[in-house]
Amino acid sequence: MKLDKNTIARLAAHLETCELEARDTLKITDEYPDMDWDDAYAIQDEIKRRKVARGARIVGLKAGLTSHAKMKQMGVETPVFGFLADYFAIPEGGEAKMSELIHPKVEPEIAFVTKAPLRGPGCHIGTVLAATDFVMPAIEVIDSRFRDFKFDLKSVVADNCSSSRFVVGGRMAPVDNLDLRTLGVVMEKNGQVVSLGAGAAVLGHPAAAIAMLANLLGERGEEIPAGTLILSGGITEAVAVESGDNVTLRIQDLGCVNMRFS
Ligand code: 0L1
Ligand code: MG
Repeated sequence: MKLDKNTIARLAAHLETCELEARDTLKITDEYPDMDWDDAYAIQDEIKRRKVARGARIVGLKAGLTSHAKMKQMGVETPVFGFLADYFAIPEGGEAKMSELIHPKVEPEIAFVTKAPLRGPGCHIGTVLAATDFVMPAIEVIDSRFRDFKFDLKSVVADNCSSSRFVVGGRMAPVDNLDLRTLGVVMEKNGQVVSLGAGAAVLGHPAAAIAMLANLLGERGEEIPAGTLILSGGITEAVAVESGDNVTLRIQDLGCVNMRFS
């Protein structure tokens, strides 16, 4: 690691304050160009610790930058992971308050809920499917704390991978009779189709994103516990939203989920 404990605590406090006060900042690698991956995840962990210390619950995990469309949009090559806090959850059909957000974008995702622990190394699509209780549609709202979404990957990881809000709903489907690669995905904003895709856009198979996450956590001596909600990553590029927008995601065989922005 290149950063000391005090610097990690200061950067975590700064990024979390930007999140809570809905204001942007410059990417942190401008000030600390030598920070490494361990520093980045240590800052993310410190943000999680701060939230838990204030009484928030961690309700899930997310994989990010898992599709070629997202990697291309962001000019990066490696997937990343973050956590979901309880207050990120918007009820199905509910409203995200624009006043609490900086410059939100929405992503169509497939959410997994596990029924058995997943421990890397060595997790693969088969292990993940065997440990999956059900999948369902999810809209992830990302809201990078970095000005104009201008960042590099380490800054993104420190910023909890732009995590902000999410909604899950539709149909809870067991995976036995589903081919997650070929599930068609349609996202609409105000009744207009804005994104089209299929599950395979996420690393060839959305379960591969969950396996990758289990393997990355395994390197840190951690696992994905049974009963964990995991967002497997945007299937298409993220779409910017504004006040008054209404977003609906339809996934073949999984139904639809909807949310709006006040
Ligand atoms: O969920 C995601 O794929 C977001 C990863 C972070 C990069 C971004 O803000 O787009
Ligand atoms: Mg996402």
